[in-house]
Amino acid sequence: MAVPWRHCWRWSITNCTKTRLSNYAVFSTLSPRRPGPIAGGAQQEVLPSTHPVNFKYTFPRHKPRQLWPASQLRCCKKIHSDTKLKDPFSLAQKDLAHLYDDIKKELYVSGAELRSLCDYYFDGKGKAFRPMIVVLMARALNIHSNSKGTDLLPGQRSVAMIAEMIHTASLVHDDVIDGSDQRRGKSTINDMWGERKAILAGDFILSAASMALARIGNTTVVSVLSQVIEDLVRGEFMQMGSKENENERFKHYLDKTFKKTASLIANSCRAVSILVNSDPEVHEIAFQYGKNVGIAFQLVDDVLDFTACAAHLGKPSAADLKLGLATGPVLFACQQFPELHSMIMRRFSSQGDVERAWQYVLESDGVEQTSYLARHYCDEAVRQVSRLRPSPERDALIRLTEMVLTRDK
Ligand code: GRG
Repeated sequence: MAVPWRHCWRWSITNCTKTRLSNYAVFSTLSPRRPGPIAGGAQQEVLPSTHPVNFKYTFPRHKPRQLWPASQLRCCKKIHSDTKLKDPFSLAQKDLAHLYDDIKKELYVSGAELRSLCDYYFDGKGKAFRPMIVVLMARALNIHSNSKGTDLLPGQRSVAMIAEMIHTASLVHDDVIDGSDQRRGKSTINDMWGERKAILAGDFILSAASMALARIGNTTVVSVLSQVIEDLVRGEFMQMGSKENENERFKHYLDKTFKKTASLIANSCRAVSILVNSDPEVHEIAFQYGKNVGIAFQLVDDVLDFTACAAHLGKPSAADLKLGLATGPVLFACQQFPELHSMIMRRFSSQGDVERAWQYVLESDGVEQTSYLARHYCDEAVRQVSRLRPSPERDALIRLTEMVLTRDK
């Protein structure tokens, strides 16, 4: 199959304008814009969100044929133009050095077989993206909150570890649900040990995470991180259903994306804020940063399913279509190619659906639109975190948004 050059390698969109986004009419109404930063501790009201994701989504009547001039798409090796911003990985490194050893201690169990299953994914091959955000956010908040020391509090370090454990438990269960045999370039637990043992291993990791959570000794933090588990399950259920109406379908997709991916990051950021200060406004900034970065991360994941090669991803590409899932690129493509509607409704189950849907997506600007939407969320994440007092960690969180957009696996 001939694939346009821009789908062969990582690329990014530059010079995005707000006008272009509003032309496409995707508006987040969750975070009303308020002028002025609160950096330095100045008080400013932040409207609490009544719902984690609240979108007015309207498809354009006359969609522009080409939203992205070729000059704005380019093969990308650029990470960030502002070299002053700290590298998030090196800044978080000192806090994450013992992450996997600490997790393995939590998972210590005498039976050799159960231990091998539980330790299997804590081999340092994951990106540790979630704990990295948590420790950077914690340090940025400690500086913002003028706490006596800027070092991580023990509870904050535990939240980073628990976030990775909940994430991994959900991956183990997700692979069973999806019947996946590859993850991070190796066989999945269900492929190696079978589904029943994989489910039990996921349960065991989740229970160890729950015990570590209880030891933090803060009931609000327990409740915030328990919400994540509810969201993960609800998100997975939402993914199993779909909507006939296109607008409802897009809202359903974004709501599912928040629950399945962003809630863990958002609520972990909120938890480390609760541990260092008592200002709900600051908790909301932390939550909003995590929510927006988390949604952007998943949108990019959905793009990579169409644009990255399988070997690089460590799992098969077009995996979502094969699972019957219509993600951002397909939903956008359906605007240009209404033929996709019936395929979406039957979850690409008829002979040739996956191949035809794949072709439609590549011929459409669904990939570009989804990437652009991801940028929109990253912009909002930057706007939120910029309200904190300046610090190297805050700047690393800003830089991280650019890395989310340009990642290739
Ligand atoms: C709470 C145990 C439990 C289950 C809840 C199965 C399920 C119900 C939820 C699934 C949630 C899930 C697996 C979401 C996937 C999110 C996602 C984009 C994962 C990929 O994350 P990366 O790229 O992976 O950070 P690495 O491998 O780098 O960690």
